[in-house]
Amino acid sequence: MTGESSKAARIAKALDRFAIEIPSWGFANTGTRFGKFLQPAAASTIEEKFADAAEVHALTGVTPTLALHAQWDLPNGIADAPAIRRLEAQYGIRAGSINPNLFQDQAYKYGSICNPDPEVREKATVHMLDCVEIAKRLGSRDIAPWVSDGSNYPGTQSIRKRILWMEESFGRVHAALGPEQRLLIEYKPFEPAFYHTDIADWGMALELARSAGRQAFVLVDTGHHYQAQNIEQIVAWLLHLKRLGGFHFNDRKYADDDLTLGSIDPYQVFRIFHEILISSASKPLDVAFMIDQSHNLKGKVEAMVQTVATAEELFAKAALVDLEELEILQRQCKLVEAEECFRSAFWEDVRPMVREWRRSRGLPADPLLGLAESGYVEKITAERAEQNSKAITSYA
Ligand code: RM4
Ligand code: MN
Ligand code: MN
Repeated sequence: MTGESSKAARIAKALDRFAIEIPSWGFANTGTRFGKFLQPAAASTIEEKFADAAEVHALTGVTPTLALHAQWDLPNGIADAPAIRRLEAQYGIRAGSINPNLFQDQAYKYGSICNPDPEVREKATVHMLDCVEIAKRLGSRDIAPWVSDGSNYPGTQSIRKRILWMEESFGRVHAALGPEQRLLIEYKPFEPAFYHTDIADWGMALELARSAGRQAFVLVDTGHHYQAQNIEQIVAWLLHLKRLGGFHFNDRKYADDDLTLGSIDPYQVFRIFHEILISSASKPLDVAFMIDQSHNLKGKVEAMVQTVATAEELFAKAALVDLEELEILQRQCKLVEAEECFRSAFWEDVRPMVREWRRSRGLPADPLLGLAESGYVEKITAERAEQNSKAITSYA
């Protein structure tokens, strides 16, 4: 094989096992904490979210599952599971991770599973147990809570007691898991709490996962790190400890900005994919790749297609790293050569090869062009504009 055709073959092999989950909330009207700018094409029902997800999957071929947020997508809890099953069949999209909502209810003003009030802790735990049951009914593997708890002022809460309460709650949720299910614990350094956040970093999430049990793992949201943190090192550690559950991909300039994956720092995503690929060269990828983005300014379906296409391209680049060569250069401490070996894969313009892979799999070579040609956005704009114009946008 020539160099180019062996590269194309490596890319095809990598992309054939690539999948990324899209979030239902990525299609809905969202905003900043100062307000929402409504989009006429935004999805406001779970059916519209499924329809948008099906369109993204038809164009990209790698997004077979839709992450669901329990409170937004199943407002009646378990009772809504049959309706979701019908939408799965209708749109050819499976329910993905089930995300409990531990931050919106008025009861959670002073915390959910860390609330000093045992009744509130119970309510939050029962909600997560319901999510386990929802996931069982939908055949979903992952329950992915993000705990927004914390405090704003020193001395106002017992950090230690709150650790115990989390251990207790996650222990109960873990005990309810089916044999194939997983509990993914997400961390975030700040917001909405600003003095202390109960699960502020990967160490806290890891210890909580360990204490919950063998089916608990850490979820790495790329936007949930301080600027200087080395995310791929965290990934390497979690892989080493066999506690990496999955990712919420997005990009950020300052904090939890939820910008399009790779829009600010594509090299970061490449470096993460590289760590995954070294550890799973021949094994199936059991780490869940998920997107956690809110496109407040870009068109939602367009931004999701752009995100997925970018993820494919960065994964393809990471698959081009010559791992054997890199290993030799690392051992010899040939720093410049090792760095060039690594970076040359990143600099490679893989887009023609990714396009070829898409064509060979019966997909549009350029999914964004495919979307433009499909007329889908115009169609949903016409159908949804009136409903969207009635939504509430105010911050205060
Ligand atoms: C958080 C976190 C969670 C998401 C919420 C809405 O920052 O990323 O994954 O569910 O936002
Ligand atoms: Mn997240
Ligand atoms: Mn976030």
